[in-house]
Amino acid sequence: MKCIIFTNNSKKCDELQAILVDQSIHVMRYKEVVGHEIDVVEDGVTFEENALKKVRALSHLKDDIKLADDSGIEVDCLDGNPGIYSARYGGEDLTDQERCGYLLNQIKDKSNRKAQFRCVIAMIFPDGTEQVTEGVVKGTLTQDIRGNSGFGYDPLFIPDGYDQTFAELGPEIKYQISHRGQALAKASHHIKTFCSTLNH
Ligand code: ITT
Repeated sequence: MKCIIFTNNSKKCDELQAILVDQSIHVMRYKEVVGHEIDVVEDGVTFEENALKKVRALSHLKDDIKLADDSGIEVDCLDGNPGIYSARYGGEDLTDQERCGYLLNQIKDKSNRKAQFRCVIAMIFPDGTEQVTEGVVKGTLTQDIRGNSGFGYDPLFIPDGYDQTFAELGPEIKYQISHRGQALAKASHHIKTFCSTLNH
């Protein structure tokens, strides 16, 4: 069984592939399958709506499992923002480092540094069934940018129970505890269930 991942974010794609590698499933990037980039306007008002929009852009690929995620960071002292707007927060063309700097500036006077990453995964199975799963990881935002691994807001985020950011902790620990890791663990349960129905 093939699982085709919809994302235009190459770092996110690497993460999804790495986390799914344990499954006996052949994971492919959608661009390798359709041969070109697909632009999806993420104008939903929830992570779920956006994840479903993305995965439905692949619904014409009938024989395979299709998977997309929508994710972001929710900052308590910003009333849960940037949330679904995380990828564009501070401006479309900022680098990850500039975006982290922008967020730090927005909360520079705030004592409550609590935040959470949220990830919603949407899947479409070859029989047309849709499934949605979610993962959340809670943590605290640093005062400065720390670490080089990962992407996005990883250098600012210290998950609860640790004293380093995701960008310092590195991929193995991040995959085990992250929002994306949790949502994918639930997603892989649905994948296994679907595959077992094929064997009967
Ligand atoms: P696709 O829509 O093509 O998948 P994207 O980067 O636009 O790629 P999202 O719309 O889901 O993805 O936006 C997620 C943004 O939230 C992402 O660009 C980061 O800024 C942030 N984010 C999500 N997960 C993250 C993670 O694991 N670590 C750090 N930042 C993350």
